Amino acid sequence: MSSIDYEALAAEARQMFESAADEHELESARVAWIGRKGRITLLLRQIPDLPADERPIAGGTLNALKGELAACLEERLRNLSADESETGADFDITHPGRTPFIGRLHPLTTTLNEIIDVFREMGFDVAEGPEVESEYYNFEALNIPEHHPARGMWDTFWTESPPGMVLRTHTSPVQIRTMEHQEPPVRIIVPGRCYRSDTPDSTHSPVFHQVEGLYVDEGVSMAMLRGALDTFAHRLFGEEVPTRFRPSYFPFTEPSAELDIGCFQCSGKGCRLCKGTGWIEILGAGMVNPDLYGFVGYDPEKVTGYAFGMGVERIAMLRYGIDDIRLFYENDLRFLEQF
Ligand code: 2NM
Repeated sequence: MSSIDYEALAAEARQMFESAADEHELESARVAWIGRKGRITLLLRQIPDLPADERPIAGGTLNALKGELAACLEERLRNLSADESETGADFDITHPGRTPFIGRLHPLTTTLNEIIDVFREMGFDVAEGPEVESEYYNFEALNIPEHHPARGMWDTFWTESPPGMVLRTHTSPVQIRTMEHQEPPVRIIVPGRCYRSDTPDSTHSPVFHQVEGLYVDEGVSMAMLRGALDTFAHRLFGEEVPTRFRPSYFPFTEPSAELDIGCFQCSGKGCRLCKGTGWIEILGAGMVNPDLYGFVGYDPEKVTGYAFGMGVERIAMLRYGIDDIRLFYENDLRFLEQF
């Protein structure tokens, strides 16, 4: 027993663990060396038969070797399974993939796109402009001077620094800016975010979206306005829906009107949605007040124009039967996933 060459024994054992080509060979090495009847195990069991002075050396050496071989086994096992995933041996190409989460367009975006599509087909270009505006573009150039009672039509957010700017209450400033640098014919629609200092409720939001339109050229008439808006209403709410023009007031148009569609819920009989009138207001419009042409250098003797404006939220609510404007901004997937 004392003639055992521990170095040779260790080398032979290591060799067998390290060269194991797969998990089966590794398991055979484990059984052969450190299993219940393995060579190391048997040698350990014979230690009591050794002379007393040899026992500690034999025990220490054999136990150390056993520990080393166990660690060697673990490492080789890790290497073998890493090799396996590199070669794709554990990758099942027939396994169905995970369905990725795919988003969708917000109902306001869809509605806005549809509105823009209709007017683009009628020859309108899309124009955009700043959301923080001067008082001049938001009010004065639109024939709404300071102290004019019409200022009260918009609850306005004012800036503190620099003072005296406004968050635009409508997209009309963009129409003024466009006319300033472009001669007639001008035929644009202006989509964008607007701001009014309203307390939120089911029909009001301090941030909302508008689409306004402007067509200025020689010979543009109210009949052309009526026709364009009729086409729009039929495209969004169906070819069969009745429409009507009802007189109204805006400082920037004269005459002014509002466009109603027949109530699609009660077919005109009168219900809660149409407040018993049988009609639902969808937008405001009119012939551009000739006073505006003085601000942009157009000759009011030569050109006429029409303009209109609508709330995107209002159109979307009517199209989809949404009864609370706040749903658009809450990012609740239970709402958004319905569109
Ligand atoms: C509306 C109703 C009526 C309008 C007027 C103009 C401009 F700048 F050309 F004068 N832009 N939009 C207008 C006219 C807007 O919204 C209810």
